[in-house]
Amino acid sequence: MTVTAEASPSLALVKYWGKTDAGRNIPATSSIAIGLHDLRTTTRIRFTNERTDSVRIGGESQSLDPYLPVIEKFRPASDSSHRVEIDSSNSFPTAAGIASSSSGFAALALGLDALFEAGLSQEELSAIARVGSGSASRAVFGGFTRWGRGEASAIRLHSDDYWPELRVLVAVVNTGPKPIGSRAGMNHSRETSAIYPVWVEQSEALVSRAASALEAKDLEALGLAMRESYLMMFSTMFTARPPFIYWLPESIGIIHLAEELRDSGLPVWETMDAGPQVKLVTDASSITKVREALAASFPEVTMIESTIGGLPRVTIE
Ligand code: 2P0
Repeated sequence: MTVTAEASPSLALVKYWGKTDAGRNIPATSSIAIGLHDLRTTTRIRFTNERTDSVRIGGESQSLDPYLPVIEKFRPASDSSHRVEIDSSNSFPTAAGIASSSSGFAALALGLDALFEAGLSQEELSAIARVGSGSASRAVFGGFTRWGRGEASAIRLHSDDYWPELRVLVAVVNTGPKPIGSRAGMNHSRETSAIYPVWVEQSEALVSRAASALEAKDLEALGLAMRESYLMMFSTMFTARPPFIYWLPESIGIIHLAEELRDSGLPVWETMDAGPQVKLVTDASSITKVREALAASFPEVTMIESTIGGLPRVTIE
């Protein structure tokens, strides 16, 4: 039997950055996110007679360490003979701040659930995926999700087709290695940034504002909350000791471009994650103009366009 599980990355509009319990991967800030429908992780899993599990991403062998805590949730403790072979690929750049770990661990949890015939609920799968990557707790649902401060699993806020006019344009600035991974980065912010407590405190209000904006499908209100969230999250990195900076010159150029486009009347709001890429959130009637403006100012930047959705899918052969 081979199980194929697909999931889409979870893009946070209001960010998770920091943990109350690093061991269990419990978030210190609530987050709200959307599934990037047109970006996919596809993970094939089957049992193997080899003596160890194996994980490949894009054909390259990976260290098992990050994956074992998730695999062990499914493998019966009494029967260590069930080794699994995991072969995953992404339709977009891996480990470049496009949340490949969210779709990767979501697909892994969903696929293992099918392979081991565990029959777990989405809530349970969200909690297991969380152990691999916090943002994966959201990606198991697709659509519009919320992961609350202190919560073991995420919840669905709205269905995947709730706001069909919404679009995301990922501006891929650079896919090279990051200065620091997000897990280490958020721990460093928590341990050393003087403004980290302010970030944690204020992010709850940002989640409320973003949830209300989603309810009203008010892109401007959503955009304003998004901007405050990512800029405050990055402020905890800039004020860490030592500071760390994911942004590149093009990232800042695109932030300014979004501002100019808004001044000219286009509804386009940017956000960024643990990398230099800029994600532009806009609507169907503006996306072509946003693409054209980006291509004119930054011809070397690759664009990935997506609608919102990204429900996971599992097939068994
Ligand atoms: C998010 N990010 O809310 C935030 C915003 C990046 C910036 O979740 O430590 O792989 O494995 O839970 O989920 C990326 O970090 O971190 C992330 P861990 P994760 O999407």
